[in-house]
Amino acid sequence: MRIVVFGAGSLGSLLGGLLAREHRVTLVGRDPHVSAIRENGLRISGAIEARVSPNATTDGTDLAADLVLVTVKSYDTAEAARTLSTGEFGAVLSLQNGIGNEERLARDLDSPVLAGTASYGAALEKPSEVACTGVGRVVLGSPEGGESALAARVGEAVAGAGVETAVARDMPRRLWEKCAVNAGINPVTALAGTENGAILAEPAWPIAREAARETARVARENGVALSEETAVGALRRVTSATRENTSSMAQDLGKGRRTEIDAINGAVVEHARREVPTNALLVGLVKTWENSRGLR
Ligand code: KPL
Repeated sequence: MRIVVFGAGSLGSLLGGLLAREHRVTLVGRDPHVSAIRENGLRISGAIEARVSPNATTDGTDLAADLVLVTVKSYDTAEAARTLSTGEFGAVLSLQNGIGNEERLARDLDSPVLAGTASYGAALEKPSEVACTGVGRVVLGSPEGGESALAARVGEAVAGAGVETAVARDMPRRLWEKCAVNAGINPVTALAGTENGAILAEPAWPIAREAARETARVARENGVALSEETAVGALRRVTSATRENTSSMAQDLGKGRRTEIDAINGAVVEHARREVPTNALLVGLVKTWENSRGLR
């Protein structure tokens, strides 16, 4: 299968590298990473060891493939959709944080769009070298939920490259559950400057828990059956499993970069029918930081 990975950051490079063991992969990313991959190939280290030679390019226009994996930051989804609309793809799979990425991609693209989550841990060590910091799973399916023959075919191709994969019929619930986890962990760890595990203790836990509870309520207001117990349970489980990790938002703040607050807590505020004070406060604080750095 020909696969394009649009967004060769840490997760995109890891998944692209794993898929390249079986498929013809093109990574779309930035220099110096792209030039280094062209020169040396891509090295995967850590929990999985591999050396592969995918194609790599900084120009994502006019590409053609059976499948494109979108792994860019959520605030780059609109631009990714515009660029990808110049190419031809059999299917598009969003593996991004937050709510609304699939809808945004579908607006500009003719190809069918699938939703997915990826729980592999990845870190770009240096150009052309990515570490697998935890073997996770890719879960994918129709963004509306239900059976999807396309999702089954894509799942088979991804699994065929040795990537842990599951095809799910309840992607809307899974996306909102992941959003609840990210809404609790990401802004709290970013603003406090801590690893994920710090939020399991007072005084951070009640803040993170309330952000997850509000997210579950908003999911239900939007027709998605996600209980507060399930959301808080997932928050506790993922936080414990990733206690040593620095969340993506904490990394963004640490590096002075824009965050995905709009697609995570911002999406909770946007979809809410009633007040969501904890999410609104977290959005306000993170955006204040972004504004002060001229990142918006
Ligand atoms: O997805 C994550 C992120 O950092 O964005 C979690 C699950 C919080 C792991 O760090």
